[in-house]
Parts: sequence; C-alpha cells; structure tokens
Amino acid sequence: MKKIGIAGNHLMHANPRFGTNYVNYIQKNYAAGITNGGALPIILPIGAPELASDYIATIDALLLPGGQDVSPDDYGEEPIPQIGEIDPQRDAFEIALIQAAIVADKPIFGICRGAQIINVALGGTLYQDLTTQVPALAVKHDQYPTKWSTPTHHLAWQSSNWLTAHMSKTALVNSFHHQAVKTLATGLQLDATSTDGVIEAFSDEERRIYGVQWHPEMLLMADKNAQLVFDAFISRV
Ligand SMILES: [Mn+2]
Repeated sequence: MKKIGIAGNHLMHANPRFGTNYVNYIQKNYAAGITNGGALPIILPIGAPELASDYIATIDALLLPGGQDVSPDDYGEEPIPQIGEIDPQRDAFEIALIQAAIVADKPIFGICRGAQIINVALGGTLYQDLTTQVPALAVKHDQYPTKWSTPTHHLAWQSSNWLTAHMSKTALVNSFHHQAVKTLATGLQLDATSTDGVIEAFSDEERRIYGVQWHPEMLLMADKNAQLVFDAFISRV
C-alpha cells in the first residue's frame, strides 16, 4: 500500500479542552482523501528539521495541509500589520520535509498553506495579505462564514496540467486564504488562477510537485468528484 505522510499541525496554545496539554492533530478529511484513494495516511508530528529525512524514508509521498500563515521571514520580508498567526517551528520542519522529499525523489502535494510553503521552500514569495497587497483583488478569497464544503469562486486554467483532465473548464472551488503565492519559484508551472489573477494551482511534473490554493479535502463532504484531486496525486506516487 502506498504510504502518504501528512505533515501534522499542532495546537500552539495550552488548551482547556485537553487539560491544557499541547496537542498534535490533523483534520480528518485529509486522511479521508488518502484512504478513499486506496493509500495509507501517516501523520508526521512537527519535530526537529534534522528528523525530516528519516521521516521521508518511511513514506512514499508527502502531503502538506493548510494552517497558519507562513512567516515572511522565510522569504526575506518583515511582517506587515495584517499578517495572521505564524509558526516558525512548523515552517522549519515542513521546509526540511520538502527538501528531503525532493532529494529522495518522492512526490509532494501542498494544499493552501502547504502550496505556499512549497513555493517558499523553492525560493518563491507570498502575499502576506491579499486585501492589503493586491489592489486589483476582485474575488472574495476568504469565504467565511460560507461553509467549507461550498465552492464559491471559479478557476481560470492557465495550462494543460495534472488536474485539467479531472476538473471542468469552469471549475468552482472553495477559498479560505488571505495569503497567496506572489512570485512562483523557478521550475514551477502556473496551472490556474482565480478570475482576478490570484495563483490557485501550480505543478512540476518532472519533480512531481503539486500545489492547490483551495481545500479539496473539505469539498469531499459535498462533492464526490473532489476525490479526483487526491486520486490524481496518488496515481503519481
Ligand atoms: Mn481563492
């Protein structure tokens, strides 16, 4: 069985629900997308970057999920006032996982923050806050309070890519992000934007690196076609 490592998240503040213990976790739907696709999800707890290559050795591919804002320090910027919560420990661990997966020639799939941290790990940059930094922004990219499983904005495909065979020409996706890719890292192909030009998907078939800015795992709750994104990735492992 193909083993897909999911980079875990953690509750960063002592939490009364768990008797103030600190907690490692991952949202269930990431694991569901992998098990539905016939592969085995393995959660990788945030740890020392030095452990990354050992973790990568135990899996066949890496999935990087959503979460906190990526620290602008990772791409050489000071934080603007509109940035959300950052987690340098998670950033460092995930960047080490990405580098180790590339060295080991294992496929990588990033969702939302996961796509952003891939881009940063490869030398690209991000918008810290779309509303502040993109004057031409015309689409609502943080659809809250509309529920996660409701797609709200369209994709504009920019290339023939790993998803175009599986998704419609006028695909609707959900959107829960206030950061986004600004400059794509060298070697990444632009796959899709939103209709206002925000980067929503990229790939590199040679290194088998894939990123999407929306949340296919939350669309699984309402649309079985959303599983095709996970299936397309698993087929490349
Ligand atoms: Mn969006």
